[in-house]
Amino acid sequence: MESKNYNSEEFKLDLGGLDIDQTPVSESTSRTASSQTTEDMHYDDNNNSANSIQIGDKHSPIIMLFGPRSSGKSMTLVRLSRYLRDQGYEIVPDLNFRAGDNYREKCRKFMEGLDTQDALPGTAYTDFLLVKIVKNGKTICQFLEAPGEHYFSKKNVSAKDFPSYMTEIIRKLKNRKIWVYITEADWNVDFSTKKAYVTRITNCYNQLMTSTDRSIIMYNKIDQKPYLIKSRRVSLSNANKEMSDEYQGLVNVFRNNTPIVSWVKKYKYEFVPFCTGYYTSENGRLVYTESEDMYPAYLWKSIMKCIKG
Ligand SMILES: Nc1nc2c(ncn2[C@@H]2O[C@H](COP(=O)(O)OP(=O)(O)O)[C@@H](O)[C@H]2O)c(=O)[nH]1
Ligand SMILES: [Mg+2]
Repeated sequence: MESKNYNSEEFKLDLGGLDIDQTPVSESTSRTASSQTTEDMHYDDNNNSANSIQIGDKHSPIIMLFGPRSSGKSMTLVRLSRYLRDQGYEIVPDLNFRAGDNYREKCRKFMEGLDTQDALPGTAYTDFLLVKIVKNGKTICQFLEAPGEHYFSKKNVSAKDFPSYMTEIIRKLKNRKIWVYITEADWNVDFSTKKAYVTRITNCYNQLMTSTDRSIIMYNKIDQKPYLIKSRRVSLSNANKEMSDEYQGLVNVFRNNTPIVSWVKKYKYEFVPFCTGYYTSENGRLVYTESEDMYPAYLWKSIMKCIKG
């Protein structure tokens, strides 16, 4: 969905403030760099056999927040969960997804975290869990929360390189998958790492996605590009362009090759600019301020579009 290909309807989405502003892109005023790289990833693989997962719900879509380490996957789920709870949804970690007390403790911690106003501690999750979004007793979808190294390691970008539990989810389960590919505004890594990430997404898209699966490209940490935000509104078209410039070759992966349809919708992804919150340091302490509701509102709207479409 290139900027110029948005049709007027897409422009008129009720974004609660996140709407289109056609102001041209100007110079960046502030660029905060994230200090973590994807090179230093370690994950304890002990507890990670395919046999150890169990997905009871074989119907509701599984949302995969697909992104490198520290791209904001966990905080996206936290921010969205807090928002959805306010909207009357229930957030329910699936206690049967994995066996063992460790897992139950993780689920408990996840829920405990939702009750605070804080960001997660840096080391919050080095493990994976499944979280259901429930409304009126019905599961709308299930979020897979997993560490970045399970999604991306520069060393192996083939579509085969997933831990076994993910391979099972991706290849065996019939549930629709919604792949939320996370990109970062100003991802502070070298060109080759970014290129490797694009290759990884390309391989996954081409080899693993089925015709019922859907894609979202989320552009997180948009607060790091303040020029994309004006009067507290995000320019979707400018942000989309900015993302495609930063992640060279990425949008072409999603090019719609179906004749006629490609006329209307040139690319097969929903684009979602996002911000989980504002992270400032005060007296050596990290202070987190939750992002505006327009961000989780628009993410949820896009997810629902993928679920229904
Ligand atoms: N500026 C900014 N930083 C963010 C945002 N979301 C996450 N971060 C930073 O990225 C770190 C990692 O986030 P986390 O959700 O744990 O990433 P994960 O490893 O992908 O699960 C956070 O501790 C924040 O410092 C955002 O929207 N804006
Ligand atoms: Mg995480």
